[in-house]
Amino acid sequence: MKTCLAAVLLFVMALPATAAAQEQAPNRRAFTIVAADYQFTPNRIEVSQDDLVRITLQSEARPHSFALDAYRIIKRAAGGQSITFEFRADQAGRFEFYCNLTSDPRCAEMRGVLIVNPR
Ligand SMILES: [Cu+2]
Repeated sequence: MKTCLAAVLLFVMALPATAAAQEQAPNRRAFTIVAADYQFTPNRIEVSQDDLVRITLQSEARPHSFALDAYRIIKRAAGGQSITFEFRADQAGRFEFYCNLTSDPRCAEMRGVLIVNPR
């Protein structure tokens, strides 16, 4: 009986530590964004603040890029290629991403939004 009580106490005492450890572990989120016909699909991605975000940009026939000024990210994928990169979404808010290539004027139409919900 005494052993049993000790075990229960140990369990109860261990609970808060476990919860804290889970809050600190980064959430990993992965998205594949297809850049085709001068559009990003999906063109809206939503994460929580401090998530570790992995994006694979997949360009179809032509080269495109993923530019996200607030996070100082510019990644380019050649036509028919993909590129994968990661960042921590440490700033909450609504941020526009776009294709910054100027060789093709229609790239200026390519827009999307990253929503980072505050913790
Ligand atoms: Cu483009």
